[in-house]
Amino acid sequence: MLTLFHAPQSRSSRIVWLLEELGAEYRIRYVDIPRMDGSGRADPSNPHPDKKVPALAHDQVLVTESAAICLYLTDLHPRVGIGPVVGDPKRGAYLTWLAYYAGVVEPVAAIEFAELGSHPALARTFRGLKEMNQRVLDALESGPFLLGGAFSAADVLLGSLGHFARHLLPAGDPVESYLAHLNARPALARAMAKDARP
Ligand SMILES: N[C@@H](CCC(=O)N[C@@H](CS)C(=O)NCC(=O)O)C(=O)O
Repeated sequence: MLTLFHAPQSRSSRIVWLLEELGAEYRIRYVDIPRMDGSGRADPSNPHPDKKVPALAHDQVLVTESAAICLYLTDLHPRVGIGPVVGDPKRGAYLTWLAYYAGVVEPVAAIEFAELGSHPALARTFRGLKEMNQRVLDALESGPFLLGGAFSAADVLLGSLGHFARHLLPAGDPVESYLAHLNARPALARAMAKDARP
């Protein structure tokens, strides 16, 4: 059994979306988290070592970090075809986008959000918003998805950035039509309907 530890309108919302895309059998455990507006608190019932979301429990296995959860879940549901498996020529690009999202996109977004400006150490490690945006544009050039013709869990990650910080992605097309494509997915509508405490 898959259990998602979830707080509405947070980074775990994208995992609800992914679980819906996969047609997975899962249950949601709603947990509280401290919010930017000062509401909420760390929830003792959350198994995440930092009391964050998302956290995924699969029987006795705990997986944290959105990108790791994406890979774990698509590997668990290979026949759905939204996470290229070992041996698929798209596997390398898939792993690259998952790791690039976690290792570059999110830090760059946080640096922008916190208005930290530029610093040689940050640029050397992450480059910056300009380079990140160019990577997105280059990938979408042969789109409509990050991996080309087929939707994948990498699109769930980047699409979720579009949901909470559209201004950090390039304005206009192709990103605009990419996000419109993603927003039209029935699994996203189902996930949004569940993205609240019942
Ligand atoms: N790198 C983590 C980030 C998780 C994260 O920062 N989650 C936020 C919600 S959007 C959280 O749980 N914050 C609670 C806290 O800071 O205590 C991931 O992608 O899974």
